Amino acid sequence: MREYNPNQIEKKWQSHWEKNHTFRSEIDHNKKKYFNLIEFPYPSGAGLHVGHIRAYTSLEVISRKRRLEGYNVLFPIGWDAFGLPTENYAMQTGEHPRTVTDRNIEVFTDQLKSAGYSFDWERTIDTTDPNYYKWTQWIFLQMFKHKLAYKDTTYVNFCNNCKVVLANEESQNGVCDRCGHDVVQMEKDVWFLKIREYADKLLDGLEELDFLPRIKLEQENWIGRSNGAEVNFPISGTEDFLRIYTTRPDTIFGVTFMVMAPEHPYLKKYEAKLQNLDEIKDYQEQATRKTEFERVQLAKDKTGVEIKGLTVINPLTKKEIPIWISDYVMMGYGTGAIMAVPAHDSRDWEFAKKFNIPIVEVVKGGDVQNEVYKTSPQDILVNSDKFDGLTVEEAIPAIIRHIEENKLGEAKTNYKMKNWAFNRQRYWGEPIPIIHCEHCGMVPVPEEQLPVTLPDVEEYRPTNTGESPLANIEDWVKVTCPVCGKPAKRETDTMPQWAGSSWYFLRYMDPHNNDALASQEALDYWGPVDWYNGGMEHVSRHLIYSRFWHQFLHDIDAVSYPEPYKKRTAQGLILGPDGEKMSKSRGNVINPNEIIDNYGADTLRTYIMFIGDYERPAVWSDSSVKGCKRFLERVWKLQEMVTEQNEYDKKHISLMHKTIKKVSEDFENVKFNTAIAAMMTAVNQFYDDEFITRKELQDFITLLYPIAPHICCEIWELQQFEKDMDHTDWPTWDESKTIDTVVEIPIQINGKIRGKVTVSKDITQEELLKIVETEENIKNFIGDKKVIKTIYVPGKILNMVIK
Ligand code: ANZ
Ligand code: ZN
Ligand code: ZN
Repeated sequence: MREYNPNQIEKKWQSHWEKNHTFRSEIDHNKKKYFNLIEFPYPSGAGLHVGHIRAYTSLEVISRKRRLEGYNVLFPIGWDAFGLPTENYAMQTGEHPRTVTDRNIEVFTDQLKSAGYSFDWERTIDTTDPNYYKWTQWIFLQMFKHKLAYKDTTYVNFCNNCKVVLANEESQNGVCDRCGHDVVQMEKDVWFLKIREYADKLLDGLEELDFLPRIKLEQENWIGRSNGAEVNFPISGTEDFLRIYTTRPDTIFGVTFMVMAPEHPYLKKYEAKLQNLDEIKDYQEQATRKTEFERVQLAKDKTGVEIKGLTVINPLTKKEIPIWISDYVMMGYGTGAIMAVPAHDSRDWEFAKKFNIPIVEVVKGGDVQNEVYKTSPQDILVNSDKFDGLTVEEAIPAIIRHIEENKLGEAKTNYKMKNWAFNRQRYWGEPIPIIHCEHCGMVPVPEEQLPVTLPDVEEYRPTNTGESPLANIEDWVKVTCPVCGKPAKRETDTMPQWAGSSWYFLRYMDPHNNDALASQEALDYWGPVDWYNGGMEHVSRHLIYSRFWHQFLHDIDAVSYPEPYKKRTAQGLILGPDGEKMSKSRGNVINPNEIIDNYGADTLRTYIMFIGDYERPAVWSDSSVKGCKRFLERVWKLQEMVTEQNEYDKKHISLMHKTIKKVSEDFENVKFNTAIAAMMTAVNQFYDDEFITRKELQDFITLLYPIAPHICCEIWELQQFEKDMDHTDWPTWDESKTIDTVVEIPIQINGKIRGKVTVSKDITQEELLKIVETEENIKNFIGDKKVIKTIYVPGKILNMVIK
């Protein structure tokens, strides 16, 4: 029997799969489909990471299992290839991003193929391919036509030294990533997508989806829906109101001050009335220097200024109330002003304590002069006039009704999620297909002219004015207006990196279609995605953005189902051998190709799936890699002990049924580690018994095949099992046979084990004794001595005392 030689076996099967198009997927209406989606990689210069291997092997296992279960499986791969690192590399080297991208894609392709993944390589997509981004642009145009895309002014990060607009990740802590200079905020007109209009749909749609609870929670928090009311507080001596947003209208009798954001427009509007204008301007100045994070999360020490000369009237109590400005109130949320209830809100409480503002209890339960009292729904209202005695839960709708009936305000729902700033001043992105005409305004590029392709440029750096480098390509920018035929200009902003990944799963269904993003037939057959796996770092933005695009496409009847993904799971990180996050600078990065070269892809895949609970972080261990290699060597050598029996041996019936059940169920529950442990246990048993039957070996390698396909295909071929490994059937189990029916009972005589008998699990003591009496060595041992006591612990041990 020859040695297990992974390098030789793996290359052979990889080219076998490629030549035979084993994993090509075609529409077949006689078969049930199953669409497994993994997050397509960004083909960076660093190559494949072991994290990718963990992320992809889970659904690789499910894909191979599903095929054997008779499904028509779609398991595609592609490249999310627009983006900063490539663009930065191009800027440094002058090499065209296209060339860089193509080279990186080639490396990734080789690496993924050498891991033996069963992707359908004929469906590969690339977001930077004009045939792909034609449809990204098409979707943008539909959004524009449905008034979901608009231009508005906002601030972008700008480095005055490098003269470039920086992405948020390039300007952390307010300094430029490249030169270390301070980043300034530059006002600019940019594109937005109205994702907020989809906030309710995105939240409500979550309900029926099979997403991990922690993933749903991330989505809910990102959307951040809250229910409350907007209330008008009349400004003393004017006809005007200060409008506030509160989630707690039930506490309105406890308001002792108001707070406006430092940017609130009323400070300008009522400037003439303000007696301490200098002090206020100073404070406004200070506030501009803090980030939102510093203001909201870090503001332990409250700061603020009372506005002298302006007060409001509480519309319910009619009392006069002072107004303060403080940076803990944000202009971008609600109305930019709040009613402060220090008794029951901790930020307001800290503020009131610091500035000696009265604290009035309106919900019973605590000692509010000493500590804020956070209420619960069943607590009772006090000091609240006719609402006294109601519970918080009852008071909220009652006071909202009162407010609405008296025209003091309205119920209001708010969202934390902002509209999606959909722009970049960059070269390496999808051009936004809009033309600016002096006479007609913003005009969409006619659909038949799509794609608007990227022209070649010499300089990839954004311009000094913060425009993208496309703005310098005059003959590209200058066009005639498609409506009036007069000279006009192209939009020079490009789309953000999130664009191409917002609909890629649809393109996989029909990747070469030139007439539509995918045919109706393909969309209806393959969609929606049955199972999507990816990283936790993408469950807020990417997952929300792509659900938004999909829901929009559903609303315009481009797809027939509202949600793109039925199920979403997430893998944990793989940490370096030192327990730290892998990074180049720490030098703890494991290169998957080194593992493949030294041990084989099957060992890498087995190890990655064995490393620990799939959903939790796991620390890399070289010695466990070796352990997995040894396991596969032991599997290989099972061939030396295989018997001709083409059924399960009596001794292995429950072992086989138990193992099939365990592996089948654990794979579905992403418990790959315990599935592999069960297979290791089975192998140990075969070794202990020094045999495995033909049928047992065949079914055993079928279970192992999704994890380690190369070695299993090779064994299958060597053993000349029927059909072939890639097209066999997934083994089934019989529940009743998973229970052990025979047990081995040790016989203990006067405290020492003297023998063992194999008997039926539910044998009685009497029957057992009859068998024991016939056992040669026990008979000899007892001889003519007298048995004075026997105790049988059922299924465990037989104790005898002799004299
Ligand atoms: C009175 C009150 C009493 C409040 C109480 C809370 C507790 P969500 O929507 O859940 O985040 N608020 C409103 N607008 C704000 C802004 N622009 N910046 C900072 N804080 C703001 O919370 C809404 C609550 O946060 C509102 O309800 C308001 O304070 C505050 F016992 O009003 B509340
Ligand atoms: Zn700079
Ligand atoms: Zn025009």
